[in-house]
Amino acid sequence: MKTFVGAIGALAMSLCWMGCSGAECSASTPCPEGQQCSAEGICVADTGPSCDDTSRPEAPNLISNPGFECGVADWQPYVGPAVVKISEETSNPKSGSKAMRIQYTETAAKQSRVAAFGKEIPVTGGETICYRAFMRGTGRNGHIVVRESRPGGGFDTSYSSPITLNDWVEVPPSVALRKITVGNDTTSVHVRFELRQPADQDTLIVDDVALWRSPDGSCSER
Ligand SMILES: [Ca+2]
Repeated sequence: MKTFVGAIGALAMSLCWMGCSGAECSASTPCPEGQQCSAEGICVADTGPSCDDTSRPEAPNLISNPGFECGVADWQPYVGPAVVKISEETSNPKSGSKAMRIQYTETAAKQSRVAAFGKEIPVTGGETICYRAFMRGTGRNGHIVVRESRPGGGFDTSYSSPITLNDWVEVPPSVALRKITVGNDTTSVHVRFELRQPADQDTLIVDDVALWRSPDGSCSER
């Protein structure tokens, strides 16, 4: 019997050596490949960089995958993928290791605008929200748009800025311009990034998107 228990123990140890999560770890005792050492000193699954922006817990960012560290998950092209392609951009991100690239390919039917948009975010009618992002790219201007969904249709608040390919520009450029008080009948919003009257292969690159509720109404948290 004693031999049998010993064999079970040895088997469990060898399995954990191969990668049981929950094992204790430290700087000198790292976790197996595919796991990372948690703040509590326990091996947990390594899920890669966080998709979420947790930098301001007092004013949580409501955008999913706001820094594109999970590629373009939760973002969609506006107009078909043959015309506008969205993809992850790994060259010169604003932060982390990735940004989002929106690229227009001109077809026989020239488009007056192409865009990418994020997930729908529920809001309360009449509330004030804040928004901000960084853009670079080609073409005349990049546009950030907050689209309100209302029973009678949509309502856009837009801010545009000249862009260049290599330098990030913050939009809107000041705290005072980040505020939107949504309509009394607005039920949700989403954020959209847009090129208007694009030329073939014009590109808009976006990173660090934020939309949040300001605890003191100032929109100065981010
Ligand atoms: Ca990023």
